[in-house]
This record gives sequence, C-alpha cells and structure tokens, in this order.
Amino acid sequence: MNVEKLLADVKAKNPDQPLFYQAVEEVLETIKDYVAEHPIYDEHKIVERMLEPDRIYQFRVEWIDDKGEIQINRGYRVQFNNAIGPYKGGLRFHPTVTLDTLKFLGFEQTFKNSLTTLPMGGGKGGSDFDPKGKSDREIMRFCQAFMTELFKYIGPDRDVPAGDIGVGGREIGYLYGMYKKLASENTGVLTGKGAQFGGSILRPEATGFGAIYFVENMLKAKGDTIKGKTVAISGFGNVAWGAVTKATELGAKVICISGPDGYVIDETGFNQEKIDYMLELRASNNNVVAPFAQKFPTAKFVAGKKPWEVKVDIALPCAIQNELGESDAETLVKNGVQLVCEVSNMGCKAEAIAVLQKAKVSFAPGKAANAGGVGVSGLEMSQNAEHLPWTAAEVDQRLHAMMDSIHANCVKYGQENGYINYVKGANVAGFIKVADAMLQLGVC
Ligand code: 2IT
Repeated sequence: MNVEKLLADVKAKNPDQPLFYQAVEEVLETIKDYVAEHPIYDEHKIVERMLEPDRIYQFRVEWIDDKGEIQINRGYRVQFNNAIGPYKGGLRFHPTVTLDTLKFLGFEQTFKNSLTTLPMGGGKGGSDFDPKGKSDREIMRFCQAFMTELFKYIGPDRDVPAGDIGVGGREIGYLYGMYKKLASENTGVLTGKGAQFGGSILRPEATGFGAIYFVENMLKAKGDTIKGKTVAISGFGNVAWGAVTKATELGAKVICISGPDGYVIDETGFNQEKIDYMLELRASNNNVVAPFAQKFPTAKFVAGKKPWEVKVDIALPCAIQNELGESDAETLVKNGVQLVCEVSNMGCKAEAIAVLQKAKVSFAPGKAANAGGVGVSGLEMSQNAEHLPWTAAEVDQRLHAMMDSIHANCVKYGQENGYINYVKGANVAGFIKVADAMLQLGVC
C-alpha cells in the first residue's frame, strides 16, 4: 500500500473534503505496517475499495416554519460499507453538516462498528438544519419532512439510523413516527427510540457510560483507577451527560462542561440535580451552557473559552470534531493531564494527538471509546428482532463486555514498547474484520 499515492488520490477525488481526508490519513498511517505484512489486502485492493462509500443519497427537505414560511434544507445518507452487516450510524442535524462531515463520520463508523463485536456496517446521515431556536413543532415538521425522503433508503436489515448531534430521543420519536406511517410497519428501523415503542433501556446513557468503562480500562492498564480523578468534559448534550453521570457515580470529580458559548467550572463537582439540569439545558434548544452558572452558585461561567485550559487529570472531549487542537493539547500536557479520551468523533486534531502521544499521555480515539453508543443501538436491533425488551442489567453487562473487548483489541494491535497506541490498535482491529469480510465476499 502506497500511503502517499492513496492520500494524493483521495485529495484529488475529494478536493473539498478536509475532514474526510483527515479521517482517512489517520487510518492509513496506522494500518500501513499491518497491510504491508499481509499482501493479500493489496492484491484485492481492499483499502482502495474501503475509501469509496458504497453510495450516497442527497435530497431536498422542505418544511413550513411557525410563521408559515417555506424552509429548505439539504438532507443526506451516506451508506459507507456494509461488508459485515446492515449500514448503521447516526443522523446529525447541525448547521455545519456537509457531505464532507458525513463522509468522515461514515468512514469512522465503519471501523467503530467493526470494533463493537456486532454485525453492523457503517453509515451516517443528517442535515444542515439548525435546531437552535426552533420550536418543538418546527422540529417535528422538519423530522417528518426529512423522513418522507429518507424512508426510501432504510430498513431494519438494510440501513438503521440513530441519533447524533442535534438528534436525540425527541427527534428519533418524530422520525420514527413518520417512518412507521410511510412504511406501514413497526420494525425498529431507527435506534434510540423511546422505551415505550421498542427503544432499548440505557441507550441514551450508552455512549457516555461506555466511554467511562473504556477510560476505566485505560487506567487499569496503568495500574490506576478513576476514583478521585478530576475531569474536564466538553459539551453538555447527551454524550456529555452520560459521561458526567457515570464518572460521578464511580467517584471521579467532573469540574467542567461546556457549550459553544464557553465553559462552566464547578470545583465542587456534580450531583444528581446538576446532572438532571443538563437535560433541561439540552431540551431548551438554545445551545448555550451559561445558564448553568446562573442556576448553581458554585459554578462559574468562562465566556468564549474551552475547558482545556483547566488543570485536570482527565480530559474528555464530548462535543464535536476537532474541538481540541495542538495548543490545547500542549496546555493539558503542561498542566499534567494523565489521560485524554475522545468521546466525540474525531474530537482531536491530528497535531493534538501527536502532542499527547509524544508526551506519553494515554490517548484513545472516539471510534474505540464512544462505540458503546452504537453498540447498544445494535442491542436495540436484537431486542426489536426478537420482540422482547431486555433488562437494564443485561444491557449494561453486554455494554461493559463490548468496551472491555474493544480495549483488549486496542492493546493487542497497539502495543508500542509499553505505551499503548490506541489509535493504531483501534484502526488495525477495526480494519481486519471488515477487510477479511470483503475478501470473502468477493469483488461486488
Ligand atoms: O457516532 C455514533 O456512533 C453515533 N452517533 C451513534 C450511532 C448509532 O447508530 O447508534
């Protein structure tokens, strides 16, 4: 595999897709040795084939706002790779969403889903729709309009979307309501549904819980535990909420969360009231974290800044891609950070990862650490297929086992003289399963 040539080809073919390029570059640089040792992959052009999505749907979404005006958005579904199972991956509603965003996410999802141990291919979709400031009815009408097109391309054994940024339980409910009406069937074609209509218990918590189980594994590998550690988390949405909840339960002290407007710092840590208030903030559609500091006197709001300037033991980016850059990583290292774990997808810039790895800080990529979300989505698919709900204990036990398995795989393929290169471990382990499936499935 000639990495330079492959990257030049990716750039030439996708000149306006820097995020996709970034995701591809990271994977190619870390799997190249493994691929060189196994020439069969090159003989079958496996890597080249994995860089091209199976197909991409793009469509117009038109809907009517509360003033009676017609609004037009762009919708997408990228079906990236279904070698190991039906396409699976979330829908993102955010004004920054472009085809580039969804190609990078779909590519990452293919490796992540492979790591979960479940048979799920990679896909991603969404829209440039901005939920900020929208009424509940507007969100419902948008979701319905989006689904009138998307429903043609999905199915319980074909492509199973879920949530991502801007798409939580409320949006999944509206999307599923319209799917059910259009398809005249009640197959669980979306995951993250309400528990009353086929949703898995613990799916809302799963991404954050899974990430903390992964962090526990990372610390255990160094003979340490999470108890008593100080933690900075970015974001305040579903993923951040799950991470704060589990970290707090296990005795860590989370002192920061953040929003696009800045971060809040609360040296007293979180309690149930503060955790619950995060859900209220998310449901308000305002996308700001400042009200947290108005509600809780122990918290202070720092406008326009990221939480990475705060001295902590553990940093968990839980918001959006490239939210932690090179100088942020340098500050964290200077302040003695011990562990950085991406919970957002591609939360760190490549330069930031390089700084952390050079300083031998334990660093894990999102596609390993946040796989518990899609992992429990996979468990929701199983429950829907057998028409039976599982208990919280059963889901949690399986989630835990998945995260342990992903960690073990990262260690297996990422050992570098005592330092675990989780980026390499995750990419190689994720690659092997998809690549070996493609070899057996033939050129088709
Ligand atoms: O990035 C992700 O893994 C998700 N947004 C969850 C996808 C899913 O299908 O549950």
